[in-house]
Amino acid sequence: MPLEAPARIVSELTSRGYNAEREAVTRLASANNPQATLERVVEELPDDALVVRTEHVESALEAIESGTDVPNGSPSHPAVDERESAPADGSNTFVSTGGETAGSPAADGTDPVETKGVESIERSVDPELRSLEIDGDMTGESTGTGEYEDFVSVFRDRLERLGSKLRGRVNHRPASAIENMAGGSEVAMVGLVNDIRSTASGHWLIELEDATGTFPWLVMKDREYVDLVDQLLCDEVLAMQGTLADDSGIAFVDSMYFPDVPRTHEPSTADRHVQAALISDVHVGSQEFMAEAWNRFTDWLHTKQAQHVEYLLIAGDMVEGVGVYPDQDEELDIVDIYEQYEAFNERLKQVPGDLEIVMIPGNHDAVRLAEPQPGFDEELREIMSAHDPRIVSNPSTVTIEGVSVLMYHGVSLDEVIAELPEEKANYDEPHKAMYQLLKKRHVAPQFGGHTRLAPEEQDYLVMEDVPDIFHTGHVHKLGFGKYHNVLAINSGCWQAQTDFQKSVNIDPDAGYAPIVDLDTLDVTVQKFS
Ligand code: D5M
Ligand code: FE
Ligand code: ZN
Repeated sequence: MPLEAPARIVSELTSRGYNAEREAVTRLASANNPQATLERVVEELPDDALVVRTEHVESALEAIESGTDVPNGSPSHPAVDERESAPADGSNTFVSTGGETAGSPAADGTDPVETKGVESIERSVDPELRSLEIDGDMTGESTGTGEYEDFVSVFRDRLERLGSKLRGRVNHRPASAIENMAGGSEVAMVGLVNDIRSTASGHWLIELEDATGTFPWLVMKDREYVDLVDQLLCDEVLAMQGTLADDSGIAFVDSMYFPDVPRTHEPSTADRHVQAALISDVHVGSQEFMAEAWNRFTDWLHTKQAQHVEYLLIAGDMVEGVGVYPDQDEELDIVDIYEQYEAFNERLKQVPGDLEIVMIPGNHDAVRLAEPQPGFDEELREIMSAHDPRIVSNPSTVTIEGVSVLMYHGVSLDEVIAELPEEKANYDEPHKAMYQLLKKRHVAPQFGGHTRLAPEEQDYLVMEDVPDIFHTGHVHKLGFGKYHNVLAINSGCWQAQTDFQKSVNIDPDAGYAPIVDLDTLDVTVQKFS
């Protein structure tokens, strides 16, 4: 796995269950071979260590330098954001609402139009025309107790529902039946990826699990599917088809099928010209919260230019929270979590009262960290009630005027970006990581790393229906594009670069508001920073 960017180091460590001191990450990133050094650090960590500290890295570096096992490999590059290519896959354009050429940091390197104050207008809204429905909100529906049985049922539900999207496509057999079939037979199986290993001879062994047991599938290193193996995540559901070995103990993969979004998917659109602003990661309470950009944004919402913006969707991290990351308190502007939500409520009051607001929590918010995350509790709803927002779980699907928007905060994106090859998923093109989730039809396939899973009777993280728009945040990067006609948008943030982000060279896209035309699914990026 490429490990140039410090952010990847953090992701890699987190996926192995460790937090890291900033300095430790910086040292790792500047090592001659960050990957090998990281492996060494992890190897030498005391069993009970939860945090990778600078001294751990130093001692690993010393051991490497003095030892015989100097890691080979090329020196690391400084992690610099390179934003050269348009993310939009040709299907979306960055359009200026200001009449000048606009772009986004992700589009062509030119800055979008700076929005100037324009006189305030009343939005001519006919409430009759509006429609807003919520699906998949699990607030108040949580049944999980965290017991082993709940994990069994959530994975059973995942396999059942995603498997049903695959069973019509292959002549599948249960794992337990396959081992009794004659060697050389054609076989297929629908299962959850239980394990992915490379063999000594460079082939790949993938263990699939279904309700009856597990069966090993071998992808030969010279097959075109090797490329797909790089994109697999543990616990995702797929189908494999192939030929049984002579002793029926293993099958050789001929083809793989993903639940995926059908290529022919045709998104629904609104019947009139109406727009939605898709934002996330406001981080009120952080010293880096960009109050001025937010003021410009909310002022703009009052102008004629924004008269068609009737919906505001916020995909999590309303506030900075308390104790989310090590040393976070050094950068807090408001240290009390309730006061942070009160301040956020004041920020919502700046939004014109005739906009509909829908919001889900993120990992900085005061709800459980494990996903699905229920919507805020009564006390917090009360605090945030000034604008009467619709508060739902992470994830949830909101259908506005016929257009379904799957809102998910995006913690799993760190995982997808850490695990998959650079060209398939990276921080500069967050929408590409979103494509992977769409292909797997699950917002957080891999369990046990970054993404904490709260086991429930049903898997709320499955994408049962294909959304028209998939909206995430969390990685603080703006990017969008279409995957099989589904518009994927990661919406940037309202928090300037934090010390931690600086130390790991995360350059956030802060102070942008992507605006979606619900009648065409075109995107316009407004810049307020
Ligand atoms: O995280 C914003 C992005 O930055 C997301 O990709 C995780 C990463 N991040 C930020 N701070 C940390 C620390 N301290 N450790 C690991 N990863 C981090 P957000 O959670 O939305 O602030
Ligand atoms: Fe955030
Ligand atoms: Zn987040």
